[in-house]
Amino acid sequence: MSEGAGGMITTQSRGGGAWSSRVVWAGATLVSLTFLYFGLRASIGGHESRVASEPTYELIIAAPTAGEALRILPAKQDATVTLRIRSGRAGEIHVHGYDQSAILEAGTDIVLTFVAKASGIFPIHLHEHSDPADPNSPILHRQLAVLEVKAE
Ligand SMILES: [Cu+2]
Repeated sequence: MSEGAGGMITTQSRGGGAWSSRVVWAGATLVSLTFLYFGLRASIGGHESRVASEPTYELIIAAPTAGEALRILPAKQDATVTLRIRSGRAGEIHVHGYDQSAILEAGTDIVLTFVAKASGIFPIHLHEHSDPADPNSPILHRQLAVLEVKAE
């Protein structure tokens, strides 16, 4: 047993790096994930390995949960998708690409149902003011989950 056995010490330099516009979106997503001081939790009802023909998913906007992975909600094209949203926060839920949205009031449950006509990957966001007390504050897009619609 000796100190420094192996001699495999490497030095990694992380000097800022070049931020191109290509990574801005990824960066913004990371920032919004990092800002999960409030926590977002999406739980999936049923089995993830099999996609129900008419899937229903439950999204819970809940207490802080650090480092939780983004959920992918699978669906088959032309299926009727139901999202049951339980929110402790006010805002608007928005399924981008499908332009499905609903106003959320704190402490209420809502159900959003739509036909997944287009295939692709669609972000599901909570839109809320950066300062809930200031209606003129910027609207933030908090990533809740991703709807993945596949053609059969
Ligand atoms: Cu959004």
